[in-house]
Amino acid sequence: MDPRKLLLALRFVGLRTALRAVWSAWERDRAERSIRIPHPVPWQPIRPLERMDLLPDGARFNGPDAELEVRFLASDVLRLTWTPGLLPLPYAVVRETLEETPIAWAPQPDGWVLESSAVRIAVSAHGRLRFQTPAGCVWREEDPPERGGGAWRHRIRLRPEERLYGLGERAAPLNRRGRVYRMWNRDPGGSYGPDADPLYLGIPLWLSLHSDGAYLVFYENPFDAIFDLGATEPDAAWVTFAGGALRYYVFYGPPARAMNRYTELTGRPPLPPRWALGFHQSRWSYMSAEEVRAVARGFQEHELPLQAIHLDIDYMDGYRVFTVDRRRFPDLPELIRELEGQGIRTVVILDPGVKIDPDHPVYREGWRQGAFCRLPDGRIYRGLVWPGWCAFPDFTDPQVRRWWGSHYRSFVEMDVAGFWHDMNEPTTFTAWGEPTFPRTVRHALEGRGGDHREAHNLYGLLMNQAAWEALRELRPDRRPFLLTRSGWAGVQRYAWNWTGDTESTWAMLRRTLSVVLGLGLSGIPYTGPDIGGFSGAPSAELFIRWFQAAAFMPFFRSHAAKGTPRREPWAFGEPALSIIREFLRLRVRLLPYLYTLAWETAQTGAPLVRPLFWLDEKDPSLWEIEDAFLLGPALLVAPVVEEGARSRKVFLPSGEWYDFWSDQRFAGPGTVEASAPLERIPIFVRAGSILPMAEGGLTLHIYVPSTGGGEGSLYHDDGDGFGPYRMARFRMEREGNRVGLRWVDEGELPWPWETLTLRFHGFSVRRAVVDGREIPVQGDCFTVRPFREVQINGS
Ligand code: MIG
Repeated sequence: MDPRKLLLALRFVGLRTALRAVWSAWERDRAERSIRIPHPVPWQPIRPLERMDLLPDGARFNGPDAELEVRFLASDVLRLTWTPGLLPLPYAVVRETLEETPIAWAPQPDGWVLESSAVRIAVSAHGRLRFQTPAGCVWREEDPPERGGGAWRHRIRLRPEERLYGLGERAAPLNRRGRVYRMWNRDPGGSYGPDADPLYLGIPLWLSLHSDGAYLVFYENPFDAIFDLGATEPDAAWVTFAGGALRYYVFYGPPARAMNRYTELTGRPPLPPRWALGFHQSRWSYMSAEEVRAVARGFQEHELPLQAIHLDIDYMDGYRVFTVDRRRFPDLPELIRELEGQGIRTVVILDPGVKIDPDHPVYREGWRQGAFCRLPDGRIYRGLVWPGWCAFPDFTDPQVRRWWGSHYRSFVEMDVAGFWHDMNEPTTFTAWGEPTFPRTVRHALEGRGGDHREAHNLYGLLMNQAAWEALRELRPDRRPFLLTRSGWAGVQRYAWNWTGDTESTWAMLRRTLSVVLGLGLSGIPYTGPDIGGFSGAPSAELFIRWFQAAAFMPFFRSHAAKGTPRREPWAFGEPALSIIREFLRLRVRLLPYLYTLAWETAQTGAPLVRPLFWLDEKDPSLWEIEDAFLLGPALLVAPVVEEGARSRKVFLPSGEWYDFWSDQRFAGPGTVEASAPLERIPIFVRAGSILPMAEGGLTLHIYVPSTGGGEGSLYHDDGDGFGPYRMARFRMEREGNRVGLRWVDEGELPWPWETLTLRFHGFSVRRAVVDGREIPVQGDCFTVRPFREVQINGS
């Protein structure tokens, strides 16, 4: 182990735990010795496929070594399964098929062709697959797969210009091409910087863009895998799975459409409670109720909006999960009530490890119920975490999920608003080797049985499923809020994510943008970093810049490691405090917009934070931009990620853009040098946007294009629960010096605002006619009652 890491680990865990970590690594190695971890076997090409049997929505192809099943789940979605190999349990997917799809087939000189209205796939007898448009344009091409022991691998040809994105949480550049990635969820230990791999939450999926189109591929296989995306061979990707069938889904179409389909298959991220989109304050740890009160008071005294406080592991009694330390938190329910009175929600951390302690009721119960993971010889597996030796619930067992979920009750009764799931990669402290369970650990896997090689990457996903299902039952009228460090495909159905233990460096702030963008393109729209980084002591400037960037990310939380200097917004004095206050207020103003985006992602899976190519995936000049991002359809955010910088270059895609701060108008495409004094980062608004903001009442900011139209919408409901909603869609059209604005509503909730303010940007208003009646106007802004149509004259 690298001595620096060891020192850091010692600082966090202490000498006793460090010594035990040696013991724990030794136990793991011993446990693993009892199975044959297959020695690398030479790869064997499969012998040719000999026959085809047609299915209603696809076909089966058989050869002496392998079977390939191809099914059209929709005209633009294919599922391919190469066996032999264990089929995946349907943990990631929520649908078996998407829509009925008529297909045609035809024999070919060297194989077969199957075709829907959108996709043609040519299957050669050798097992080469060519994905095409019906017109014959190839957009993905695979060489025949190979078998090695129980493993599968295959090779996908890459175009010279092709870019690849996704793979879940990766500290890599936005375009993942040119590197090797491992799919094996892992706590990098201590903290991580750019390029660390793997991290806590891998998703075996990529989005490809090239000059003949775009597609997304998702490998439904939880085994340890290697994705070599053009590192070994520049013009090929090699994908290798250590076990299981080689099953994957291919979604044809531009990013928005592919994500829509992917989240139709694996589940959409549900609408969160609105408070979760506000600011969260955290630290490892607030050590007592008094300290929490002081933090809340600080926010009040400094006039800083705050929606949630997080309690890290020290609120527990000796780190025993589902307990509370009564010395530090003598009356947690009372504290929670007090905070709630100030509009602050409480979120508590939970780790999956259960302290092996006969006096700990959760351990006793779990033991009695057989809830814990076992070694092949039947003994309960023990691993080291904060409480010392722990047993681990087997979340792959539905009964265990229910049992675990039942323990959320006492916290729900105290009105704990959300739960923060840490260490669920799963992570254990080991002095060397993989910081997780031995691969021999047994898992129920829904009764089918299996070991940790299959269950490892699923562990976090299923912990969240357990909690989600429990919360839906315990608190049926509230939306669950879960925050998780680990997960797998489908985890977006249950939880938000944060990007874990990052270094407090400029390099990592910069890289954080790619991490967040990459997660969004992997189906995980709700994520964000620890502001300032986790492990270090950011300078005031780094903290400010990090704060400004995070203010535009879905999960907006300040958090820091034990032993680091304080980071509450006032810790850095002025001008930091005032700047932070401005961005906290801006976030509050943006909430109607963010909440509308949240509603949109619940319908379509579109991430809130998007790469610039979301605007036009056919424009290669947008493919590599990773120092700026879009927040929804309206905003382009260009964080400052360099120390000392007081301006930066921003590439504006084609179209017209408004500087958010000055209203100056720019025409893209092109690069501008945008000013970025410490109190600002460049933000641009796309002309044609209608941005709803909370400014006292509701204001619609209307960014008028010099010609043509635009639109915007506003989603509104109670902020929690499952009651009625209201969706307002606005459409504007400009013709010369006239702007028309139309409003169409949907939903049952009565419109909640008596009036609203219309503020025009890039257009000065002279005359306004609201539903046929002229009203007096002054300047660029006027207030109206709800309307159907407004006609404005001006210039
Ligand atoms: O081994 O709970 O990523 O956010 O503060 C460290 C203590 C355990 C890791 C989490 C971090 C949290 C910390 N946890």
